[in-house]
Amino acid sequence: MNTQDKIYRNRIDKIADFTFDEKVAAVFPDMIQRSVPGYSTIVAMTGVLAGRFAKNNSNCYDLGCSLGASLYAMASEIGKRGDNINIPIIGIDNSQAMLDRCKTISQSFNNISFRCEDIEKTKISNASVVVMNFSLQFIPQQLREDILKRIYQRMNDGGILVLSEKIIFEDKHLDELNINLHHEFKKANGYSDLEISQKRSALENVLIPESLNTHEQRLKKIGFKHCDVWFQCFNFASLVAIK
Ligand code: GEK
Repeated sequence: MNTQDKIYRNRIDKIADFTFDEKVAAVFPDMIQRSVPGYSTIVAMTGVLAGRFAKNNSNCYDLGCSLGASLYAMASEIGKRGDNINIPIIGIDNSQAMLDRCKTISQSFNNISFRCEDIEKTKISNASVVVMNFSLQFIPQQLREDILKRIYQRMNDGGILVLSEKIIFEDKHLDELNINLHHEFKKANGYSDLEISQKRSALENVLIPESLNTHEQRLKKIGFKHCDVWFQCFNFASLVAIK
């Protein structure tokens, strides 16, 4: 059973920047499910996309894998294919607290492995599928283009990048509307106004969202041949970019 996220339930005098520590890892499935509209769909469809794009004798990566939800979705969809040969699925995260909780779950899939590394420094190779579900937004903006460039260079032709992010809208009216709708979504999932506002403060300097236009322009500039949004709910979206 998922432990309920109560991290911001009581008033906190001085709110520290959000980190992916043991406290967060312990409640993460509940936290992300109640905070990110469409999370289950994005995870499930990441599996479906991997099932289609993962090539035999190539690697699949999930950069910022947290507890490995997308890795398991990928492994099951690839496993259903029947013709799958030698497709290692590698989860990268720099939170040891998250990865410690992955170990027992991962034992049911022998092609899944984990590495505790920074996305900025991790080495990827021979990749047919790269997933970044809500992790690029935590990386300093000035590093994002170089990181995506490096990923692109290490992907095979025809490979896919799945990039899911919280987004901002260039139209100020729509931006405010979607921020409010996201807060309504969180309230509908049982978070109080205090929890929503304290979490927002904790994330303020840590999660820096960009517009869909910024993401799409950058992916095209790097060289991805095809790029589009395949999912959006309020200020959360997921793109596919194909090399
Ligand atoms: C899911 N994809 O369940 N290097 C490595 N990992 C990082 C870095 C970095 N520089 N920065 C952040 N992370 C997951 C959800 S959560 C999204 C991803 C969220 C890791 C961080 O430790 C955390 O586990 C993950 O990226 C972001 O589908 O909580 O909003």
